[in-house]
Amino acid sequence: NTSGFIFDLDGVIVDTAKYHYLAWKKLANELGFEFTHEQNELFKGVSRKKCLEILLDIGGINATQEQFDVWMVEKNEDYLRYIEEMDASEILPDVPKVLQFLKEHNVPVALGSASKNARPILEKVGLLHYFDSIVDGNNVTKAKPDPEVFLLAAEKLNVLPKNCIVFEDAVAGIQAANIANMVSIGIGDENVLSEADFNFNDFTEINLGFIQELAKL
Ligand code: B16
Ligand code: MG
Repeated sequence: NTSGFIFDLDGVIVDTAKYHYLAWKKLANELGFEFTHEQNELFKGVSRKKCLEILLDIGGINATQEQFDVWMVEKNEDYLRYIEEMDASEILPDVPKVLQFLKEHNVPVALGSASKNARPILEKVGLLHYFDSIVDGNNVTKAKPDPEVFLLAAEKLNVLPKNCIVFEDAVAGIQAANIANMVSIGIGDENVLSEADFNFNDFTEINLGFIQELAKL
């Protein structure tokens, strides 16, 4: 009856969305159009490929497969440059407090992210050692709201889906957790994440008593 905790990366553990935004904006500008913060909202939790499809749609650009692939690589190289200097100061408030508590109580913890850069980011900010398993854009083929990423994480943790708790900042991620029959916790605007089982603006609002209850400790 042990429980497992699954964390999304971007928007839950760190705010890498601002770096994704800079890289996409640079590409858009090179292609001759603007890319706004509001449009960037559509990119949260969405795979790199899907993001580029949306971006080209915004710019009204038709690309050959070859050009598409070049832009995918370019965006990622720019993104990697932006995150090069990331350190622990970029961890969102009180995230380590929760991870530390789970570690102390031997509760299995996994990452469930769409990013292919998840592992180096966790390494840079010094949180990698908290994770028993990393499931990310390199391991899955179906994007959220498909539950694949979270089901695979549960399997790797050897915990039943119904005993898993998922922290997510994207609507598609909350839907994926719900479809997987897991407890979904929305981090961010509760009006946006209204399908979540529980809502918090950030981890400063989550007390360890609540985590203890969820973990059935
Ligand atoms: P990459 P998450 C997602 O991370 C981001 O929210 C999304 O904006 C990004 O396009 C996606 O990762 C893929 O990232 O280009 O690094 O593979 O929220 O699922 O942790
Ligand atoms: Mg996210």
